[in-house]
Amino acid sequence: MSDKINHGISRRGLLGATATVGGVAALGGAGMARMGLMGGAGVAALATSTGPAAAQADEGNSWHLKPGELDSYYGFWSSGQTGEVRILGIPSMRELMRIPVFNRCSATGWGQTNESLKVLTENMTEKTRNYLAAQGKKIHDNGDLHHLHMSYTDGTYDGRFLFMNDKANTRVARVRCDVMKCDKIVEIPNAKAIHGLRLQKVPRTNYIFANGEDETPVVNDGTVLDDKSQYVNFFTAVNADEMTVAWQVIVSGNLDNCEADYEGKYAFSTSYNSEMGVTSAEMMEAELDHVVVFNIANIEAGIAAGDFQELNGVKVLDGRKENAAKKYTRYVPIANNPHGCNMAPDKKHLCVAGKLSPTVSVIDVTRLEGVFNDQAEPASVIVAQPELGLGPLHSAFDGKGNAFTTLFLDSQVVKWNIEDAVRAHNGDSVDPIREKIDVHYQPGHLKSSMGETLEADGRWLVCLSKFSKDRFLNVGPLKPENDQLIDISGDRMVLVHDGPNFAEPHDAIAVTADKMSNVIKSVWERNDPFWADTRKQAEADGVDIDDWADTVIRDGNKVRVYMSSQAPNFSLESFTVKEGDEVTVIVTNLDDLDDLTHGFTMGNHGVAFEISPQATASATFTAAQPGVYWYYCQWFCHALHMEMRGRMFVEPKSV
Ligand code: CUK
Ligand code: CUA
Ligand code: CA
Repeated sequence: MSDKINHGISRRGLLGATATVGGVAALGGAGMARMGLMGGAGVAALATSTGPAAAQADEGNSWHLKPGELDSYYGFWSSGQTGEVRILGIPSMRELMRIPVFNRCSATGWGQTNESLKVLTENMTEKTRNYLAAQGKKIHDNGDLHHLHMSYTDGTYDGRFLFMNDKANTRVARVRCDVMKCDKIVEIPNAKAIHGLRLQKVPRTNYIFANGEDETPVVNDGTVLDDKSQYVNFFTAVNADEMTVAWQVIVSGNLDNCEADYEGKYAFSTSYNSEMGVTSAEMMEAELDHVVVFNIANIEAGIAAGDFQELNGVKVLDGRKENAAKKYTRYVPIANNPHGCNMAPDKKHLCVAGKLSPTVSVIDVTRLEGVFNDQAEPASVIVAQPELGLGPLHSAFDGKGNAFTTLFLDSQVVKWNIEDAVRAHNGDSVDPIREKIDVHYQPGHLKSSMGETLEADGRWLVCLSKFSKDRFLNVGPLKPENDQLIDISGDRMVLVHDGPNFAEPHDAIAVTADKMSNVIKSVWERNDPFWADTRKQAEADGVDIDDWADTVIRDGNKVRVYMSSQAPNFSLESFTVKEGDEVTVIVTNLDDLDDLTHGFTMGNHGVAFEISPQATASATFTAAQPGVYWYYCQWFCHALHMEMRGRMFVEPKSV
């Protein structure tokens, strides 16, 4: 099918070397580079599929929705370096909405409205604020959003919030599920590159657990570069209600992905750089890395007892290996360079993917108590280590005792049985592997419906394939990814849908639609806190923004323009300012019908934002050179939408 892509090496041939080594942990850095482990050569050969043929579904199966039919699950997707959250329907895989978070958005004005700027700037560190100001900027323009999760109560989704990380600029954000807007962003001090992010599941999400992936000198002020003994890494717990940093723990090694248990006792993080190396060869030197286990109660007791140092305003405990007596952490040895860690809904088994090792290490979390009490060795908590294939990255669960693991190098998903893996580990001659199917290509995360909750239902599996190659029409050198839908409801996995997606979803969750039906609003409440500051200013200006407003307030060279929108009109058909004035336009959408969003675009000023039903939004800009400038509504709202416009008259300064 794709001669140009298949360079004549079969995938198995290329990677065969690994199998003969017996365990990838035995391979040094040079070996990995030869295999082209993380890119280039390994990827190029993948077009040849040699695995068992995936069953193909017919049109008309339950995944195929007719026009007007609704999906049964909300899929919430991350978008990596795009920096936003996306909502997709499952099983149709239709994109339903985008929620800007760490990015800028031309359509909605995210990153430009005063309301969004408040969210983006209010919990920024002074250091970042000053750095940006020196460049005449207020906010970062990018983000790298890998992981998002919904708040939990009693081990299942409660429909309140989504939480997500920004690896690029070390931030954690929250999205309100009632209006699907980001309402809080906090920059995490001390840590660098927040990567793994998970939530406390039981009794509810009080903490967001966030991993710092990159190591830096503990005092990072330009005096230390090469002294490894000064390098540390931080595990952060964010208070999910307040969106403030609750505490941090200094760890040995770095932190990659994380997870929490179903008892509310522990958090877990994989570390691929226990070596604390600074080159990729150094990061693969050791035979074993580790999983850090955080004991939440012991950490909280340590804070209460004052056993912390304050670092940039954060209470920081020392959870490094040498401080084991404090019982804040334990380090479970895991084959070199592990990646994903996923807690099974059986409440017992944590599955740690090997990445460089062809195995998943299964940790029995009920044994951790003995490890914290020094009655058992950390390694004794590993109760299975099935060899599944090459490049295991992440696992998902069906709630029926099976796990599904992505094999990045094999471009496959493997279904395996956890109890059988434990039995095999104990010497029984049972093969835990149920089935492997090909996916296209190089999968990262995979997510089962409700699979990260106690209500895992084993219906659908979404596989986020990092490469699409030949699966879609060619769109140039930059290709979409391929989010594939797999029906896991029967004995066999059935690949039913390819879904192209723009850069670069790492993660997704699938939430039953009925959980959200009483949560999501179609019309804002007029007293929403999202524009509380704007309301306060209006009150000071004597303007009632809940009523038809058409007031222009001059305050030195600041001008505040209050207007309302009601299809197909703005309350102000024109207003006058002076060149160089700082103009704030405040628009309230008085329409209260479903789906009647208006917009405000100021021509040739780079200003645009949306105002959904009953919302207030505002933006501040400098009036340009004298002349007439038209503003208009950019969200199609009415037969007379084109006519929904008005003029800003900019007078010369001297007038
Ligand atoms: S990491 Cu992306 S494939 Cu950032 Cu969740 Cu594993
Ligand atoms: Cu209002 Cu278009
Ligand atoms: Ca390592």
